[in-house]
Amino acid sequence: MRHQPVPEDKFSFGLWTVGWQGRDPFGDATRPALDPVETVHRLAGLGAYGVTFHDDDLIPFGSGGRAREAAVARFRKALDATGLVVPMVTTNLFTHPVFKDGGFTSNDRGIRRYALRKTIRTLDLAAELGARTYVAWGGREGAESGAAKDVRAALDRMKEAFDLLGQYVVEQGLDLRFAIEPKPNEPRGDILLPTVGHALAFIGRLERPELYGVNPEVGHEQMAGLNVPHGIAQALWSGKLFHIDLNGQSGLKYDQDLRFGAGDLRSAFWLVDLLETAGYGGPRHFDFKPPRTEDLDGVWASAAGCMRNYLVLKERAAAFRADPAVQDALRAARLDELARPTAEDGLAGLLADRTAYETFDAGAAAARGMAFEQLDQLALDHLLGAR
Ligand code: XLS
Ligand code: MN
Ligand code: MN
Repeated sequence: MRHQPVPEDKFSFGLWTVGWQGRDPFGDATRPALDPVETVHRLAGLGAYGVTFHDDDLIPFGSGGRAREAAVARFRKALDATGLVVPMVTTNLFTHPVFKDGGFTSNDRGIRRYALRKTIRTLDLAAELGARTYVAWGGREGAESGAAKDVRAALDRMKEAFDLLGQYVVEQGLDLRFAIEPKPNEPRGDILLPTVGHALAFIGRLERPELYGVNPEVGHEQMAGLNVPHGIAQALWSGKLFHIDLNGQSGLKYDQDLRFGAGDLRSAFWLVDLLETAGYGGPRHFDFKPPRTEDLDGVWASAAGCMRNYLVLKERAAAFRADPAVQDALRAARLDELARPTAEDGLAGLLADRTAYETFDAGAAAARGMAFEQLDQLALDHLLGAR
């Protein structure tokens, strides 16, 4: 099978990912800044189809009209030259000190209004560049201490912000949908909307829920100790997987942003299996950070590795699904029964069915094994290339 990425694979990267200079809380930058134009050319050369960015990744914070136009114009020229598209755009509401207590939920009302205006400018830019998805990661929407944040009031403000942004998109006729990105912590001690489940529940309270979905990130769910494929499956089941941030993470620690396939490989296998079998049609977006040990050659090797690992896992997952022994094992594990409604005879049928309760042999049913271990070993064999 093919391990070389092509645009049809829909792989995309953020400017801030390969462009990360390696600055962390304990150390300075280890790499030079990357020109967004060079990034576009390099990503296209590697076989990616899309590039994404925060407003400030492309247009330095505070740039006025002329500088802004010039930055967009030369970026657009690189897009036209390479055929790379911009599927998603987002706003940086976390780097500048003004956002130290958040953007949409800062206790300071003036800062909240500023954050909304900065975001609205980015919505215009997103539409101008043809993006269909706007990601909203509320990195600084949170707290380190109890009384500092009235969470119910902050959620009111968060709802107000998203409703206003939705109104703007509808009134301006922009072809954009919002994808909320959950994260449990970092840089705040605790962040609002910490998991996919919290975000899905929040979306149900918005004025135009159809405009909003989620952008789960692999590592963020794992930082909360959660099963990533399960969370993504629930987002898909809800019709809300608008976008996805793929990367790697090793357990409950800081946000590692390893390349996709590093960290929890079994979880990555099941995630690719899910995305490919559920018919997810959106971008496969890598939000990773090439470790600060790497020079620029290492950066591009790391980016290429994300795509290669996705394609290899896609091949392994397809081989797993196609294996007749796996199909037998799936039946033995009664997956076909799970897909069948529990009471197609309705409540009346269930109540009238004596075999469902009165004569049901719970002991015999309990004695029967589920045959999950044979099934999982087949999966592991395929993942390891042993079948
Ligand atoms: C940080 C987030 C961020 C978003 C975009 O942890 O992953 O990079 O994806 O703002
Ligand atoms: Mn992350
Ligand atoms: Mn992300």
